[in-house]
Amino acid sequence: MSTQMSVTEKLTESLCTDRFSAEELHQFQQDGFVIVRRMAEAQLTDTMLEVAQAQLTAPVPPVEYEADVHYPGSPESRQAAGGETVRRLLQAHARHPVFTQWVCRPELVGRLQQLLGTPVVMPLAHHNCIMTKQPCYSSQTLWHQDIRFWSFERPDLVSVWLALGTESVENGCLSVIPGTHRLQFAADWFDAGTFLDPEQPQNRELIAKRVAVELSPGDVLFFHSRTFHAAGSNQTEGSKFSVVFTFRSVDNSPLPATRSASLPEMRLPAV
Ligand SMILES: O=C(O)CCC(=O)C(=O)O
Repeated sequence: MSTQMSVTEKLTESLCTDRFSAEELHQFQQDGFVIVRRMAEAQLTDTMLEVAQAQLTAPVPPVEYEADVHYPGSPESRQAAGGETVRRLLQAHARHPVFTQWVCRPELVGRLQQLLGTPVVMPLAHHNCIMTKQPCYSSQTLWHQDIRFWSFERPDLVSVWLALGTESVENGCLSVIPGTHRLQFAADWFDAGTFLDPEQPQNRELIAKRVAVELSPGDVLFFHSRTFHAAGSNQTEGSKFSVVFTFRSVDNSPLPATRSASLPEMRLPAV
């Protein structure tokens, strides 16, 4: 009896580490984000880093260059100095089996099922990239909600940001504004590029509540597609790499004939 109980206890403990705790779930609901530290081991992040570095050097298409994003600090054009600095290695999922292994991990799928229900679906049209920030040329990303250019039945998707190296304020880590996934915003709070206009007093108040998401290799940020986030440029001498995928509930389909419906999706095996 006592041996059986200890086996059950061990099983329960291991299942719990594969799932969000009640506190973490509450934090996600309240704040629109939650961080799980050391969720991916070095072997996985190192393999991803090797793939990223090799494909960045080539570079292996499809890629997005700094000049393409037109953010503050971006080179004017691809022909300008630094214009062909890669910002995103797109379609990460198709680049190496390690990315499929990552998104099928029980500890990732289990947590997504807690947030989105079962089964979880991964649209390939959004994020699905290796984000890089290079030391010489990198731009800032202003305050935005990812959902602004996405088209689904409901604006409730979850993105998963895996740090492959250290992410700090100095090398341009993300910052988030807690609770913004629950707020409604008037159209005139935004600039023409649908970023929050930082000059407006109510936006200044919101932005003052920002939290920097500093990460170590293997740490994972889960964030809601309505959570406002921004990021600085890379002020260090090293490159920054992160892997980002987005997930939806099976009953939250992309709207027909939109960019969100333009690529196939992957249904994650349930755990
Ligand atoms: O690392 C960054 O600059 C942030 C990127 C971002 O916020 C996004 O792609 O939605």
